[in-house]
Amino acid sequence: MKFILATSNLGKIEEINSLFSGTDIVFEGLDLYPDLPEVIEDGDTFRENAYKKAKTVYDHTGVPVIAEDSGLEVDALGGAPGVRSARFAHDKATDRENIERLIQELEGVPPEKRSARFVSVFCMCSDKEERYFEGYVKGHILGSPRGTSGFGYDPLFVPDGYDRSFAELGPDIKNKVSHRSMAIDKMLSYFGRSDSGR
Ligand code: ITT
Repeated sequence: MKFILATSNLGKIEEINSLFSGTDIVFEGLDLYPDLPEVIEDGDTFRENAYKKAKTVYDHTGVPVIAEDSGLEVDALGGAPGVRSARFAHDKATDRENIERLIQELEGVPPEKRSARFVSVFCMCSDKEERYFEGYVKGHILGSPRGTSGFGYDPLFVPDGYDRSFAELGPDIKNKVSHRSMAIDKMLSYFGRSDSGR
C-alpha cells in the first residue's frame, strides 16, 4: 500500500519510516511533488492541522496521504506550546531556539510541577475516508537539555518510568513508548497488521 507522507520534518520522517519498517506500507516523500501549495498550520487543535496537511496534499495529488501534527503540552504553561510547538520561539524557530524558550518559561518551576505530555495525531486521507489515529506519552521537562538523539524537545523530555531524556534514551526506547509509536500502533491495527515487533 502506498501513501504520501506529508511532512517536511526530517526527524519525523526518520521515526515514521522506522516505525513502519517490516510492514508493506510504502511512503513517498513530498519531494516528489514540488508544486504543492504551502499549508498554513493555523488550526486550534492537532486534529485540525493534521487534517489540513493531509487533505491539501490529497486534493492536489489524488494519492492516499498520511500527515501528522504533534506537539508538547506542558501543564505549568496551560498546555503550551501545544499546536505552536514548532513555532514556540518564533515562526521560523530552530529546535534549539524552542528549547531555550521552554527553559526560560519554566525557570523557577519546581520538579513536581514540570509535568507534560507529547501528543501525536495522524490523519489519513484517501478516496474512501478521512481517519485519525492519536497517541500520547506523559513525562516531565528538565531544566537543561540532555542527550543528542532525536529532534525537537527530545533533550528536555523525560518519559514517565525513565530517568533519562528521549534524546539520551535513543530511538529503540523512544520508538517503544512515544506518542508517535502509540498512534502508529493504532493505525497498524486498523490496517489489520501487527506491529513490526517493537
Ligand atoms: P510538518 O508539519 O511538516 O510535519 P513540523 O515540524 O512543522 O513538520 P508539527 O507542526 O507537527 O511538525 O510540529 C511538531 C513540533 O512538536 C516539532 O517541530 C517539535 O518541536 C515538537 N515535537 C513533536 N514530536 C516530537 C518528538 O517526538 N520529539 C521532540 N519534539 C517533538
